[in-house]
Amino acid sequence: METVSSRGAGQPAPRANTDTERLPRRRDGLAADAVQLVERARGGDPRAVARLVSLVEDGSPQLRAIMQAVAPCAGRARVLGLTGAPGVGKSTTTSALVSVYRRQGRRVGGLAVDPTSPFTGGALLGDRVRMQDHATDRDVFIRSMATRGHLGGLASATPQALRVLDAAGYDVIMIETVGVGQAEVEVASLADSTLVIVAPGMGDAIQAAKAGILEIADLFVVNKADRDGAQQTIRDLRNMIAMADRSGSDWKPPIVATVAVRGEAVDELAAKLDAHAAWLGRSGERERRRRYRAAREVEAIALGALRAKIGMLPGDARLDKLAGRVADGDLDPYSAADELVAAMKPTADTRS
Ligand SMILES: Nc1nc2c(ncn2[C@@H]2O[C@H](COP(=O)(O)OP(=O)(O)O)[C@@H](O)[C@H]2O)c(=O)[nH]1
Ligand SMILES: [Mg+2]
Repeated sequence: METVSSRGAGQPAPRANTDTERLPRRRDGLAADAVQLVERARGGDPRAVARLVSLVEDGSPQLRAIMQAVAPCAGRARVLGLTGAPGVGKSTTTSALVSVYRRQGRRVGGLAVDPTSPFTGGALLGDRVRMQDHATDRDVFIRSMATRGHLGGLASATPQALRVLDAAGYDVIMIETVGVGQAEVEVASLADSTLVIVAPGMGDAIQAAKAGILEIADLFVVNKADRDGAQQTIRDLRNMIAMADRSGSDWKPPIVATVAVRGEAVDELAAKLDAHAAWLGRSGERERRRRYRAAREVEAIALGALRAKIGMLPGDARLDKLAGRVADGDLDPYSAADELVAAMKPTADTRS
């Protein structure tokens, strides 16, 4: 990933990290732990990878040290985003693609990001079943993401988890998101290649258009092609692609009809993804997308830090008090905002 090198030409190199120089003793210990964990993860230890992803989810105080240790090793993985309505077959497609990539000798990481299903819900159990083929494969790491306590929420936890898997040496990383809202669309847009998956007879194509995921699709999958109505769905999709404004790009998203449960046309899907990867390289789009991803990541961390500074975190009553006065007509909103900004703490913990 481009975080290390993403500053534009002509801009000054970043100052030496004074934070590391003045690390208090406890932080020193945390930093050493983090470096050790990252080393173990890079050595192929799946438990170390799992631990790192948990620390990301928790918004651990070690996050800063982890990200520092991870940064120089990341930037090699190919990131695939799979999005679509619940039940269209995202997990099944992920599992089928994992099989294809494993046959090619690639190590694969997968993150399922589903804000609509609770962490311990049935969806995850179902996913376990769908991922069973890979359960004992040390070179496959699959994880459902939750964001307990992460200040930046999914918006910054996901790219950070991705960065961890990237540094740990997974060649392909797949992110599965439910395409239901803006947040998920944003997560999907973190990928190098985004697959929008629909299934016949679910009105998914229409939903996809509504949620704005049509614009971010690099490739469409009509899964459950064994079901009635698959041809109609393909036609609907073709019409929608024809109408969409793609003037900014010379990549025309292909449609692949799959039966993911039987692995049908999944090799073809992988081939189309290879073609997209080649196009990304040729067009310079990969570089642009990775910079975009790094920018969103930095932005999410900075916004989390700002929120902490102006008292917008749980347990901080400053915003609440001011809001009460604004609601009562006691203070105008601009003056209230000025007060918040003026009272910003000089230092804040930017841990997530
Ligand atoms: N008939 C049929 N069922 C499928 C196909 N792919 C997945 N399914 C089933 O659809 C259900 C939902 O699949 P899942 O991968 O969990 O969907 P997700 O919610 O999008 O991740 C499961 O019962 C799968 O077995 C397919 O190609 N054909
Ligand atoms: Mg799923």
